[in-house]
Amino acid sequence: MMQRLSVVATLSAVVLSALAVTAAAAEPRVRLARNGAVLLNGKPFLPIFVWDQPASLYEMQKGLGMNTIHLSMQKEETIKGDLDKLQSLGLLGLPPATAFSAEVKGHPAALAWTVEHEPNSAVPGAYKADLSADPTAIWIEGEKPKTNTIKPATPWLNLESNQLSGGHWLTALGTDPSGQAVYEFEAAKDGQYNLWVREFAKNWANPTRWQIDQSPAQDTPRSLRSVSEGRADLGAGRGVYWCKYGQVELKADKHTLTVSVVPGRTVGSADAEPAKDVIWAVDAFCLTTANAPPKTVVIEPTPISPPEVEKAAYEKLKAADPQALAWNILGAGFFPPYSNKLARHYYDDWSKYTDITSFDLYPVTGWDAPGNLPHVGLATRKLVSLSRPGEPVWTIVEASDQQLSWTSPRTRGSTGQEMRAEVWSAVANGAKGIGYFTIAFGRGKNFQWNHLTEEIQAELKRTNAELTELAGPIVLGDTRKTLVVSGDETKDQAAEGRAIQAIRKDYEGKSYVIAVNVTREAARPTFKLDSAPGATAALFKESRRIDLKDGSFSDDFKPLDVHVYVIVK
Ligand SMILES: [Ca+2]
Repeated sequence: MMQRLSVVATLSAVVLSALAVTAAAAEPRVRLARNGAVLLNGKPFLPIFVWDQPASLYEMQKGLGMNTIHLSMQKEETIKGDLDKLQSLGLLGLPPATAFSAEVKGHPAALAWTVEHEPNSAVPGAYKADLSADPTAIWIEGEKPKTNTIKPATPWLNLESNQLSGGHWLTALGTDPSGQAVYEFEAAKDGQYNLWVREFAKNWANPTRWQIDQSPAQDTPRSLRSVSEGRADLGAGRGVYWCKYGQVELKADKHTLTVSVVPGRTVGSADAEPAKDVIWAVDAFCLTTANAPPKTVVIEPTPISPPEVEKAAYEKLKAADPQALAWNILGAGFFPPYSNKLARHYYDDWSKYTDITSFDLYPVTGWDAPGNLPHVGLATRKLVSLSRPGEPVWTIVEASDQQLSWTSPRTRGSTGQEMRAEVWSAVANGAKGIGYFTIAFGRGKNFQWNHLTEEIQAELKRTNAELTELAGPIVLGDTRKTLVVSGDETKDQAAEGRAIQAIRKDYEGKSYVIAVNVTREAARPTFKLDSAPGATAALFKESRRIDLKDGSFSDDFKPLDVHVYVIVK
């Protein structure tokens, strides 16, 4: 039975390659195979690309083993020139779909056209209070006083946000606590009302002096704390929270509420020396007979760029050239540790309107979290699970110390060993293309296209040469036969408890097992192959052979080690 199956497989391969040859003349130079492999002139091609480089650096990148260059969204006027130069160097390009024109239609150096770039950042649903618990609740917007002499804050605090009721708040910031705001409101019935205030976290802000009608004014105590219900992050260290100021007796009538800033900011503790500066902001007041602040109406987050944007770019591209390939780049928000809780249907739509999808995740230099290195492979696995059958996933990894403005200055770039593990763990989870990010932003001062250590450059040359040599099995290898990895349990939670990320690719009569130890500890896993094509595993680029016993073998992995086993008769 096993024998017959392998004969059938071999015959199919012959028929397939014959078809590829006869159809070649009518086919576009670049197309996707049914499993998502890029075929270049009918041959398997593994895109190895570098993010956004100027034409003057194409040749240098080719020297590092890149075969493709991503072209910036900002350089549309030179797209034909860029593609011509790539063609002359034997490279391919990934230009923006917005730069597509009749002039570059069918250009032999165009691999695919970018239809979307990180659309999946999430905009949280707008803040909305649920007042249904108390039909007599009185809602007063902080930013809508009848009269006001409090000086507003600078834009750091005096901001617009959909996490604020009505989009705004009343602010004070600086050194001057003078001024007051007066609000008018009407109570529908007599009663004891609680005064809840949604404001800048009280334990960091100035106390508030408040007064209903002509009753005595009261200052909020320094020990007053916010509650968690309805809190929202406004970014850059700003947050909005509910606080209970006190209780008031109201008649069914018209009233006034007068507020002012009390000098001496609380700075985190009632016992701390009060600060001289002023930080104070009020989003809304709620007078309610209920004993809790209003609940928040949960509204789903939405993407910063909805799928309709990609759909329009995709349809325009396909209308101009049905054979042109579309690709998109997603942020890592689809992967639970970075999840921004966008609903699945957005990803289904982004997948629908592209031929190729990709993502970037930089645990070392982007998140200052080298321990999260296993996430690159696990996120690749997740995106493969979200993609359509036949839609390839390309993974973009970190090569440079990016010197981002928002990371600690201590943050480093990946080492050559870390970058190598990221690349091969992406492949071991199904990536059919690898991109590199090589830019440094110099923390806003010193931009560099390529901030690459000598160690990284050497590793790029080695890894890219190996990827190129294994392009056939990586992009066209059949993954349907079973590979079971055991004995690799680890306490490393970033690795989800498994040290080894591995894939089996059957290609041209051989089984390739690509395996990476994504942890910082040694491991000795066992690999078991169902119907292995032979009893010996030769290690790619190593002078070792391991005999299989009943389709199984074990091997030693040092931290972040990569091994590729070629099993042949
Ligand atoms: Ca407001």
